[in-house]
Amino acid sequence: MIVTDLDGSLLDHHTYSWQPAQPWLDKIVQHQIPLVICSSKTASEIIPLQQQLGFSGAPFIAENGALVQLDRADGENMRHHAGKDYSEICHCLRRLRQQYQFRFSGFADFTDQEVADITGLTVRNAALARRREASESLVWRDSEAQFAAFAAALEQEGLALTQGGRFWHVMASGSGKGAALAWLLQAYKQDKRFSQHDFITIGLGDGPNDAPMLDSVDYAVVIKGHSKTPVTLTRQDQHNIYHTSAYGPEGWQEGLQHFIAQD
Ligand code: 2M8
Ligand code: MG
Ligand code: MG
Repeated sequence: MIVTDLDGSLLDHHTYSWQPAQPWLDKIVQHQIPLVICSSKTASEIIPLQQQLGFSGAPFIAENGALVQLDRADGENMRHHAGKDYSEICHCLRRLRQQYQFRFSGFADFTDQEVADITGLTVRNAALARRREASESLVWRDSEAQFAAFAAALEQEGLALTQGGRFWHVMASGSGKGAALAWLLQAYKQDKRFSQHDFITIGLGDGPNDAPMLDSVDYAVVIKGHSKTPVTLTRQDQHNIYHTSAYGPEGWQEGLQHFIAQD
């Protein structure tokens, strides 16, 4: 099973193109290898992307693990949600901002056009990125000391922060890409279609938010990224970790090439 981040990994950080990875995507489809998207993106962004990539209906992890969607044998999709919904998170953020005078801007404060300007997404795709269900993406505009106070205040509220390529993401404590993947794999084991399989997992990601996922897969590909914060893994098995020399989708295919023997 391939578990992959999107932005800065399968998709180029600036253009959102996956073109250099296309030959590998074709092979993955051909060999029927499950590909699980594990992203900060919303379900509204991921579902059309899955269609374009040729993985319609596959299970995915959205909003940094705050939302997991499974495909079920009966054709019904099943969603697992981290416990705090978007309106609750935004309400709490507004309250903390008033109380402590924190300076930050979240996707709820931005227009579609502003999100497009910051990210390079089209306005239409920026609107899909703003359809959040279980996490908020924000730009921090205050001091480091205030940031520490913000993190502590969030913790008190049962919320946690994780860092993507451009934004900080706020979601329920205890959620994250690693916890979501563990939940998804557990659900797979209980599904009679897959219970016979013992999946070998390869994870690919470029950001600090990918670390918990990269720590929990069998083989980890750390894709060279644009974030100033390094991706710090806690696992010690260095031979199962590969750091790419290329960015984005070039790095993605470089990582798969490293771990998967070609036919
Ligand atoms: C946000 O996610 C990326 C992931 O690394 C980031 O933090 O930079 C999300 O808001 C996502 O929904 C959006 O599509 C993406 C656009 O770059 O930014
Ligand atoms: Mg990324
Ligand atoms: Mg991501």
